[in-house]
Amino acid sequence: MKIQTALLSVSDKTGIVEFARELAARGVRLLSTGGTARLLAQAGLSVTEVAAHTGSPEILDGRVKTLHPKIHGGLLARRDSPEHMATLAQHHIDPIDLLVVNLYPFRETIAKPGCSFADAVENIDIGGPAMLRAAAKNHGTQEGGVTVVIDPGDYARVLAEMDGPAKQTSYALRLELATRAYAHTASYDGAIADYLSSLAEAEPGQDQAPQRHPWPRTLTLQMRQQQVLRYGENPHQAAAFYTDEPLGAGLLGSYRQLQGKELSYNNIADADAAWECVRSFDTTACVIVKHANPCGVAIADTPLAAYRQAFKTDPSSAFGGIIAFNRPVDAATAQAISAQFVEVLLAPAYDAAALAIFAAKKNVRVLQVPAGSAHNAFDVKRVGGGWLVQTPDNHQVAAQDFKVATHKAPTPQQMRDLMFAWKVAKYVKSNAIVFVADGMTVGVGAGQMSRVDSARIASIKAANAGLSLAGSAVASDAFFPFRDGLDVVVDAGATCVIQPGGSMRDDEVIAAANERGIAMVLTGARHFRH
Ligand code: 93A
Repeated sequence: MKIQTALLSVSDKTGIVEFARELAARGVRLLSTGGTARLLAQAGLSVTEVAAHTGSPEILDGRVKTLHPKIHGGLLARRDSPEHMATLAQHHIDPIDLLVVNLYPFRETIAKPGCSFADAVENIDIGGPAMLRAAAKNHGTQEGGVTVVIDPGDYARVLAEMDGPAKQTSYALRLELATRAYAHTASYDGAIADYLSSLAEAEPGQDQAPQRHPWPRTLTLQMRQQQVLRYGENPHQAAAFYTDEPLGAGLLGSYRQLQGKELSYNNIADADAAWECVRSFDTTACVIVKHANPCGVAIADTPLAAYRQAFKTDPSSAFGGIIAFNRPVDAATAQAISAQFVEVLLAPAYDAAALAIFAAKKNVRVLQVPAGSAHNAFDVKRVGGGWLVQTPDNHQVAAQDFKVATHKAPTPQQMRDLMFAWKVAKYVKSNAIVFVADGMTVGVGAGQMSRVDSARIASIKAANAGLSLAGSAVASDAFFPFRDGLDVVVDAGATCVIQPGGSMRDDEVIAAANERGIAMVLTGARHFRH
């Protein structure tokens, strides 16, 4: 069944004139609504306005344009049902074979600061979703059915199939597009429900921007499958990776895999931990992660130097690690990395020579993640029967916000190391203790139930790696509840400490720092990570 009649009604008019011209060139009759029809006519195309086609004018300021049996009958009649087709003929209804619709921009409208209630409501599309759902329902059979397009990115595919040997769209494409149409209308209605449920109890004034609660009573997540994974955290668990849209640059979900084995569930989780940490640095940095914790982080003049320093922190943990850079990886760095067993590599770019070196190591998963500053709107954590939702931990403290709590103030070099240690500690699971010297981690204690144990582990690990902690800087992701943790890090060689403060025993801890003759700064904010 060739496409004979198309209905075009779009808010996002990207590419619509070109698409309509191609359709017209293939003998397709064009029906269209007000604004879209005007645009097509201006481009010299012959187009029939829906109002003329139905004999019913657009009414109620456009609220009713396409809600008419001539439209919905044309979209919904089963092409393989003689009764349906006879009914169309009886009522002088033409079948509509192709529907091109995208909806009033509801999300974009409510995202505008000061958007009034009236504006939001007027941007709830009714006729568009009705047509999309009708056309998608009638995507038909192998013999034929209605093709529904919501995304200008699909115009070329439809034309390509119309030009194929069958001269019509395939069932596979119609089914795929129908599925997408339903996902789209579901998420569209979800956004409306989320918006309405975020409004304060008081009846909103039509022309005012209503009070909106930051957490709506319903929260609709639209997740798109990026990939089915071989298994989950363990081989007896099934798993898949979903992304949500829009996927901003800088987020792991926008990765491109350049080579290597398929990513596993744990690879993705660890890659995210490494990537989030490395992209938090403005200067050239390298982060090595094992089991979601950084086991080596360094900043340096070149990626190679940063890698070498990061690796030194804990060479045994770095074995089979995930390595991330915030700068393009060059051949020298690639050569150095090749000497170790690495699971996943991440960087915003790779030199051709670097890629050639990795090509010899077929299993290494090389990911390119576009640099960018996008962040997730919120974090979620699954608990039995529910979800915990929070804004991401984007808190940044500037050096001028730090409060020196001790008699001794850190030197500029100590301050630089404290800032670096504080940044790293945010990405280490709690309780986190991070020793730093000259822009590299020299001991990381992670994920312990007691802070003093984290401190001990960090110093043991430094000793194992043959690193000296004398004169080091230390970050603690949350306050020291007692002086014991502080004593452990000073015993190990630390001469300055950064921590949030805020403990009941801050006085005791500050007195201990003075007694031990070290400098201590308080950030006033903590970075628990569980
Ligand atoms: O106001 S509506 O909910 N009522 C309708 O009957 C209707 N039909 C199409 N909105 C309706 N549309 C929408 O108009 C489409 O979904 C599309 O977003 C928009 C295109 O309008 P125009 O062609 O006038 O720019």
